[in-house]
Amino acid sequence: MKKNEKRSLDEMSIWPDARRMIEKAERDGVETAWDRLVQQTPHCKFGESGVCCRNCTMGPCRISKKAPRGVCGADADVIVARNFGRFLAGGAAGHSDHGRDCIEAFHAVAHGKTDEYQITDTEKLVRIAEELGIDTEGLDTMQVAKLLADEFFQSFASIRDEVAFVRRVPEAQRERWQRLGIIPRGVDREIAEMMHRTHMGCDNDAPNTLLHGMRMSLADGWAGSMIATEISDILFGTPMPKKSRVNLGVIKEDQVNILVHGHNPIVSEKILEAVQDPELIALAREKGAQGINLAGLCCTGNELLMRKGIPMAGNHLMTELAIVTGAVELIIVDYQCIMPSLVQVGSCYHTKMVTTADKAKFTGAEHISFYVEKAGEQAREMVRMAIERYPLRNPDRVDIPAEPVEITTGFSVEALLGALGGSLTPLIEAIKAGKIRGAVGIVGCNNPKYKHDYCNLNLAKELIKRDILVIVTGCVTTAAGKGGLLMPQAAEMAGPGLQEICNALGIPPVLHMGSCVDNARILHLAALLANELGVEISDLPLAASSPEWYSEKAATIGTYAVASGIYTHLGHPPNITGSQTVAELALKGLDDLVGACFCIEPDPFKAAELIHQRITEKRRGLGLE
Ligand code: XCC
Ligand code: SF4
Repeated sequence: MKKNEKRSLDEMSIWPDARRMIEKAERDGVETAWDRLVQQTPHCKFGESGVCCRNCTMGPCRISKKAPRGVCGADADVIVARNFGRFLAGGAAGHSDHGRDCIEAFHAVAHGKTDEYQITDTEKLVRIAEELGIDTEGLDTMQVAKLLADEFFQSFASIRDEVAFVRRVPEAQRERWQRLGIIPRGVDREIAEMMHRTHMGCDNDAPNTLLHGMRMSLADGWAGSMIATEISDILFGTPMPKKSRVNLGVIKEDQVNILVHGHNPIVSEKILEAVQDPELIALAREKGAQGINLAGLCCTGNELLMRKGIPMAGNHLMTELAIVTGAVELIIVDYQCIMPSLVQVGSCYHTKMVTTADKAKFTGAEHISFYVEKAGEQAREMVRMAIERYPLRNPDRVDIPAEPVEITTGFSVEALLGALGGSLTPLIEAIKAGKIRGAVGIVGCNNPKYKHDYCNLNLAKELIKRDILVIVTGCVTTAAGKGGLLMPQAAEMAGPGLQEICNALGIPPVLHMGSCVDNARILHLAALLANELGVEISDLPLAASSPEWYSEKAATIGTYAVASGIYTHLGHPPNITGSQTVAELALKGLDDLVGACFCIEPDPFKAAELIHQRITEKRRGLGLE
């Protein structure tokens, strides 16, 4: 993209609801990510290729042909590896700190410090405790919960040789990790060690830094994220298939609209309770609204969608546009992926933002420090705030585009097993028979540099055509949902084999498995399949993809997928192209080490072909072709 060149509407997004709101934003004088992207283009080449180092004040240094080393002597390989290592650390820290917040809430429940939350899935509580070697014989629910909370905390610390859920990983693969020295020990330890290694004068060997990047990312996938998922299920219920709706049409013209945005379900679950409070509904009526409507954005949206069927207003690039409808009273956020611009967009309408996490305040937003002990009262306070704002809405500025699209959601591993009649055998048989050639998790974000959801949607479509089952999480969920792929009827768009299986089970060819931390569910499923077949995850006909990723977290997810043996496609490279060593390792070398690598391909149709080839190779390896 050249400077000062704003793309045409057609090139910005594939969706009618997005385009209509982008036009409205222009009319209303609201600046969006697309506008700011133009101001930021062209991007700094040094930054983009990863060769700018700011790790000490002898610099900053930037590497070029004329200046191949920084002041300290670090070359492009070292600088790129260090920058990428810190990038991955940001992602691992995000998911994992979310996981820690979940443990803290769970710990508070277990110790009777709050009765605002309950243990909802007792069966899962006991099952996980036993899986992690806790003897639950004769213990009551809270005793088990206390022990499990302590066990989870250990996965963050420095006194164990491995995080607890590593025991889910196939034996041969664990041995491989052992040989490479990448078994994750503790989440916090691996993240701190990455910051240490990338300090000036420590790890000055790019491959060694990358190995630690894998170890730290594995700590995210198999501990931080996995713990977040398992605890959220225990507290709020394990997702089961259910219907819901998606797109900006879920915002209702005649109701008080509240959007929840961020990642952690601890706040939003209580908001959901509060919007059902008869007193508050009566108050909303008094103010002239027909009721209170709750919808989600991004991953907090995914969490409520998976477990409670709460509709999804949109993904990352829809967050500003949701406010542009002019019909949102309040947007309640926790953390991650919340554009700071939402405060400004909101101020162009009557929309207020409430922040709830002390670690994620936004200048201009109202802050309520959320405590699990006072959760109910605080949630009601926020909902009341939304209701009070309803009369401030200017009906002339309201435009809600599009009718919502129906979706099905809730495919946890448990739900999937349920649909299969209790065991993975039918799925394995279908894979062996080639009716399902393999499975691909399409995950991650939007990025205004690329046409919104074009690659997310088309890659999914292209894969199911080839009898490849698709699993979606994060912001790809919304893309797949709006494209009609999350309904059983979408089986029509699948190849004959996948179609047959979907029809027999009554499931869509694209399964929604949750939020970004729920990529841990995909890891778990992959491990179960590998264990069942007595192979490593890297032997399975699986792949992952993040076509339109933007975040540090997405890079960490991609890295733990690869380190776990899952071939991973990205629509565009991370900022590593300034080092041939690092780029070659990522795109090829890792294959020999961990049995998988990255591939980069912006075109969804070509990407589908690459993924298909890889799946075919894996099938051949298993003697299935
Ligand atoms: Fe964020 Fe999870 Fe990306 Fe969406 S997909 S933009 S990370 S909300 Ni994880
Ligand atoms: Fe420059 Fe080395 Fe300092 Fe980085 S660590 S800023 S390359 S002197």
